[in-house]
Amino acid sequence: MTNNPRSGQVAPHASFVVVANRLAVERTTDADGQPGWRTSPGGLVTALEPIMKAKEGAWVGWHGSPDEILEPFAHDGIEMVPIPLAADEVAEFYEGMSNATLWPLYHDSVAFPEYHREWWDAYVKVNQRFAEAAAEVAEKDGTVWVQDYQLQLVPQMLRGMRPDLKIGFFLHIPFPPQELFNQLPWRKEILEGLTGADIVGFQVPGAAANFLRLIRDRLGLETKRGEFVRADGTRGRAAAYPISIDANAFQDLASQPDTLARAQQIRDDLDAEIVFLGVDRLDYTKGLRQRIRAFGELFQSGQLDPDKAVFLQIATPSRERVDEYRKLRDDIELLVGRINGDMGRIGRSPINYLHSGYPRQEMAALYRAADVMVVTPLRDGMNLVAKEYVACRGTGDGALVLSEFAGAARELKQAWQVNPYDINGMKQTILDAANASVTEKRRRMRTLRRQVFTNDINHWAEAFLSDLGVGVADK
Ligand code: GDG
Repeated sequence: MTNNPRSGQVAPHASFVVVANRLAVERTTDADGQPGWRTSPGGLVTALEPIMKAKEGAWVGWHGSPDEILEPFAHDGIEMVPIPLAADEVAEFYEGMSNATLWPLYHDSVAFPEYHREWWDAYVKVNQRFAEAAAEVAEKDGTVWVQDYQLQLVPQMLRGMRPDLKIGFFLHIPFPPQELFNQLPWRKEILEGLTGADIVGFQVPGAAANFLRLIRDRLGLETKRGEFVRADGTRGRAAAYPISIDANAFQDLASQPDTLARAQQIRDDLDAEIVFLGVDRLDYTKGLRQRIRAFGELFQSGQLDPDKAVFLQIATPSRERVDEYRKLRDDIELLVGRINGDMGRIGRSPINYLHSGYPRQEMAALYRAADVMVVTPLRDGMNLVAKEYVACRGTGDGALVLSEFAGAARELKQAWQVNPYDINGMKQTILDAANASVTEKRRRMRTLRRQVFTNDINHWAEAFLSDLGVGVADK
């Protein structure tokens, strides 16, 4: 595959360009079997939609099928620029370097990161392709906002080709301390790649501090109060911009009559006095093993009564072609099967485990149906599920159990916080949250809701873009 099959076909025209691993649309087939596209559900697209439409925006990303070259197309007022990936690039750049090297390394090495030189070569090549496509569509002095760990080389590549552009980068996952990051054979290249951005954004201040320390120690760059000076004397900034959700949209969805009816139906089907809920992509960073073990022990010891309590775990299928994820699925299903086998009875399983994805409205109904939401990742950049639960609790009750290792823990201080590695501590806190008085639950939820509704996804996008010099007023 050539590096840029569309080279020369697109005139630079977009004043605001988002570059992300995936396009903001997914494929659909209508009733007559006609293929089409629909906007992907998700906060990033929602937050950026108004500015994309107002500013002749373009979205550069992979469309999801290997070995397919597509021309740019307009969707709902936004230009989509599909980047082709060959099947071996999907294996090496995406499943390999992105999801079996960088993902585990950046999440505290909770799974062992693999280092393969051919994965790295694919990563460089694909990053170059994304950078070239962005350089082609962005108009003079335009803005390009690059997203996430798959594209860390794009800022510098783009700056090399188009020094006129304003370049932002946002990392959705944690950025590790140097003790871990230094393992990476290509640590210097990644750091250089990121310093190409004018603003390098992270979820939490600690991640920005890790980055600044690394570029000082490894690249010898001068840094001061969040600013860094590149070798050519130009400056950039690293700072925290905690991402959030469209809180009002979740609240509205959760309070629609059909969502409420569905929530009631879920309660009726579960037939329990108390419902605990977990919702995660099936990922080893999410702490599912520890969480399920904690519930197993709570049921076994009788501290939770299987006749009165149920733990509903939604595990959304994820990265099923990566070995570590297949192994995780087997482990979880063995664990759940054992617990239910030991402690269930006919017609009743203490753990209700579903390996499936659901429409957004079903998610809102689930949040509405749950008395206690249990979010216990071993490490998480932010964790939007925790914020979605809070936004859906329009009744002001419910309890959130939250890992201190999720970025969200910095903001959601009124959650019942846990160390997910401490199973006894986690068991106690789950019980404390479940048994807290209604007054206590309401008091905590009130503060949580204020936090989530004040710092929503628009707040996030506006904070980042105004620091990048893209005024909210000129949207
Ligand atoms: C990365 C970072 C950071 C899940 N299952 C279904 C479904 N979801 C939605 C949730 C939520 C999103 O997916 C998951 O977001 P998280 O933040 O919880 O986690 P990651 O996927 O790991 O996201 C994370 C995030 O990026 C944003 O920066 O917070 O730390 O790891 O919105 O609701 N949505 C639907 N059906 C499902 O079955 N519709």
